[in-house]
Amino acid sequence: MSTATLERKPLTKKELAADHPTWCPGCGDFSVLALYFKLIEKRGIWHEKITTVAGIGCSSRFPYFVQAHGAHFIHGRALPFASGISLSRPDLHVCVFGGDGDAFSIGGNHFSHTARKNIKMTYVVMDNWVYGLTKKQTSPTSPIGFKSKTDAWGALDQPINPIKQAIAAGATFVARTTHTNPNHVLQMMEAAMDHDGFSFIQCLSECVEFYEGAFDASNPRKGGSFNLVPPDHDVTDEGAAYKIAGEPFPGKFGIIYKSTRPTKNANEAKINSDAQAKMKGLKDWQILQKNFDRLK
Ligand SMILES: Cc1ncc(C[n+]2csc(CCOP(=O)(O)OP(=O)(O)O)c2C)c(N)n1
Ligand code: SF4
Ligand SMILES: [Mg+2]
Repeated sequence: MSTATLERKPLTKKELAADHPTWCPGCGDFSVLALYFKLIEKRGIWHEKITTVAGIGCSSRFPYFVQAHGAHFIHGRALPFASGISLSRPDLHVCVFGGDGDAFSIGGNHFSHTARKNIKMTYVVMDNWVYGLTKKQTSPTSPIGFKSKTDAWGALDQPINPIKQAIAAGATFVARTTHTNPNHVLQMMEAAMDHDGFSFIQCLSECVEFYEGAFDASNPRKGGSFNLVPPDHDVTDEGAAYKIAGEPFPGKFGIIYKSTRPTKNANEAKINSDAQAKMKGLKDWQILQKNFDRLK
């Protein structure tokens, strides 16, 4: 057989699309999914080279709708699960999707630790400022005054700022986008995928059922304004990044912070190769066994 016949064509959206998404008509999550397909198609990534992980929530239903390896895991626990995949399979693109509740409430601790460990993966939080799946509770990003089933008189608590939190925790790529600007979402996803480390994207994604109009002020089609991070912003300047992150809504969109630091993947790989060199000929599990034996 010639090499030409063996060549595989890039996957098409049709081949990538699995079950019909069960989101409400008009939900912002549809556009994020469509752009993920576009990303895989554009980059010519095979099914077996990408893995899509999520926790629980409307947004976290994401992996069901992608015809590739992935997991719909436990609420708030997508990141530790994805960390295991990333550290054991460096050949895979690990992409994690989820909601604001999943990421910053129940999964808040995992968010900080995955960021500080700089584990290679892309984490897209589809932030709708509400718990959608469980039908309108206050989320960690809901603004003060938001009326929900848990705050009938309006939310009282200061919302978290995902961008500031990501930078403070040690994320090495931090970006902000919105589902109403597809080209920008794709651009951010591509840049995140190219980053060697923990890349985090806050993607505003409207819940038309329980928080309609939340992001109108960022949508020029609804009279709002979509402003990019200024081209002269130094993405490596943490102070400048905080300043941008602290701007009132709708703020700025784009890559806000980026830095270079060894990944846990690289650090662990070095420990492994050093150990292998010392214990030549032994398999990984035999080296591990020797370590266990030493502890006896
Ligand atoms: C351990 C655990 N606690 C609570 C729940 C209930 N629960 C499921 S999804 C969810 C919040 C979803 O909100 P978010 O992560 O913002 O996703 P969205 O539905 O808005 O996309 C909650 C509280 C659960 N499934 N498991
Ligand atoms: S409830 Fe909201 S977040 Fe969930 S699918 Fe419907 S519109 Fe989307
Ligand atoms: Mg949500």
